[in-house]
Amino acid sequence: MSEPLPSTSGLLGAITAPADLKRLNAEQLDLLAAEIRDFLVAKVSRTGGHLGPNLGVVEVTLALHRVFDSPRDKILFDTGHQAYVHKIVTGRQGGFDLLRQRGGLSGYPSRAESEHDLIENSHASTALSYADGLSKAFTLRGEDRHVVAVVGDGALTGGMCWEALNNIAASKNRLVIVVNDNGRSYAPTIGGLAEHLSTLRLNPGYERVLDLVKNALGSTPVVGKPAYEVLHAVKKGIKDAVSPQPMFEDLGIKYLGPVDGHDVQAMESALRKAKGFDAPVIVHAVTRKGYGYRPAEQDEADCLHGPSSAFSVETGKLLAAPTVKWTHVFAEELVAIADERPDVVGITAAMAEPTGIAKLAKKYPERMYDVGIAEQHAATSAAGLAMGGLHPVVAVYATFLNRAFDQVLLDVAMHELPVTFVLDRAGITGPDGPSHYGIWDMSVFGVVPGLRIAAPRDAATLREELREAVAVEDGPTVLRFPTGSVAEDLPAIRRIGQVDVLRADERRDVLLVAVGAFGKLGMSVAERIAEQGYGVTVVDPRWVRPVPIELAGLAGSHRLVVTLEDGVRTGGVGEAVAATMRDAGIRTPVRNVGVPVGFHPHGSRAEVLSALGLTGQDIARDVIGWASELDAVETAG
Ligand SMILES: Cc1ncc(C[n+]2csc(CCOP(=O)(O)OP(=O)(O)O)c2C)c(N)n1
Repeated sequence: MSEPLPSTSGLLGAITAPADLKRLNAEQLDLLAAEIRDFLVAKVSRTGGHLGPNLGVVEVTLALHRVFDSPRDKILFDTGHQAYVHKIVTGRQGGFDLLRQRGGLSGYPSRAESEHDLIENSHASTALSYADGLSKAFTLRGEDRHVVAVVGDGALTGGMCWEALNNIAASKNRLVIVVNDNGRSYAPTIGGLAEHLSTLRLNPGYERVLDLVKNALGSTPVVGKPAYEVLHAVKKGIKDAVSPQPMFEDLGIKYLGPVDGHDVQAMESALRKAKGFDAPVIVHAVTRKGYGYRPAEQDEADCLHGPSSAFSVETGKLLAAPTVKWTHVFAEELVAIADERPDVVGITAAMAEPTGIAKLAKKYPERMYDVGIAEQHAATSAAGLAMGGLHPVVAVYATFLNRAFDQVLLDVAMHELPVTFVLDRAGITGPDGPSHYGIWDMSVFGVVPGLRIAAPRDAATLREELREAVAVEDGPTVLRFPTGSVAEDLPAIRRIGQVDVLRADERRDVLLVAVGAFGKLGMSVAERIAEQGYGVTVVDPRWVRPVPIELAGLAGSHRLVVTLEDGVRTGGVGEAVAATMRDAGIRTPVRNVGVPVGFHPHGSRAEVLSALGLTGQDIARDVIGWASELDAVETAG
């Protein structure tokens, strides 16, 4: 038997597995929750990461691990950004100094880290489908295990959740769904469902929940009264309490709640009840995003959803000096275009601030639609807007548009509709790891007939290409740019057709085709190979799909073509360039440099690129090797 736990402070250090939680009394659990919040703020303030969501699920997670028996029972976290507390209580406290750093803890559940983790996917709204399958499998195999899925009100705006609920209700298998309802995605959650959940929060049971939250807030030093007053004012602002509609029960799923998600005892008793049902049950937990840390509670934009890097514990403000990001340039230019073109409207899938489209909404609130975490719907709704005579600009992270391939292919492109998809965070993104990399877009969307893809290399080309994209009237366009600070200006020395020439040596040995933000990398590679006596031309095609035919002509006048792209090599721009050259009868050898197909581990963007050999030095060494092979062949010939 393990040692008894100390009765006062310093509880956290003794928690190495969920079993340790089961030996704590109510008072100890409250102390532990406070210690976990301190731990989260201290660690995440050094590395960046998902803070607000995790502060909100401390008690929910403790209750889950006391009532269920992980890893035998399966606890699934939808999206997975709120699994830090789960990591802390499943033996991974020691890893938090390297959270989201290369070689360190993942920011999401990770099967390699722990037997308590199942879903690594950071894309929202999948947990209920996994849970449906798991519960069916356990039933069929006669295994006596429980399956619990934790899903936020934000993730519940995603269609997959509703497809899953429909099936879960029909299968009637044992399954617990914890709806972690904090009323927010990044910003307040939108839509009919969100309104329905607000209604549930207004029922008499919630009055009691509110009182409990009030008391808890009053006794939490960093939060205190103001936060309570905001909560209460919001509630009072809605006239007359409406009685809750039994929406979930209409679906055939039992409903328990609302429960104060910051009261471990209340959560535990609801979960025990749910565990006892031999059918699907929803436990509606009401929580506050950022709970217990004043700067998060008071952050209107997103309750410190996910500070990207280190921040001040006192203020919650990032320590790094602000820089101009790609996102800012896009946001500014979109508003300038919208000033001139009343038909231009914006769409976001619950990410107005992070994609910059909030700037459009600020100036023209009626011309921006937040559709919830619903990228598929966003694409087809955009098709409808375009059919109705508007030009929608759908701003999403590159990784999330993968979800809407069929909608882009058939609903938009087959109908030749003018919709512009703006893909932020394209390419290797870094700390969020492989499911957040935007490396598939140029391959996946490259096969869509009539779709054009632009990859700007700096602020000026981003502005220019966005304008060109919204001027296209006969089909979809995609504009993709990476994460972080916008690249330094890289002016062209001339333009051939639509291709920008960035460097042109007299000798034409190597043609470097540098896609988008890899323009700068292309220039540094050129510098190095020129030092070895080779003449280099560097071009930026600007529009990479369809491949500009001018590239074939340029390729024909060089001895070697090398393509560089921040996307997967297979099916990427490089392969398309090679095919275009083949079709045009150009025989110059081509080498494609890009991201190998795979799920590459997290780290900073620079570290991941370096691990993949995508640095100026590595690429230059390869190019010199290929060029000298040609020298040898030509000499021998
Ligand atoms: C398909 C998809 N689109 C967008 C996102 C970006 N995203 C991450 S968390 C989040 C909000 C989630 O809200 P909720 O489920 O309520 O959890 P909370 O953070 O409020 O706890 C969004 C939009 C995502 N992870 N997946």
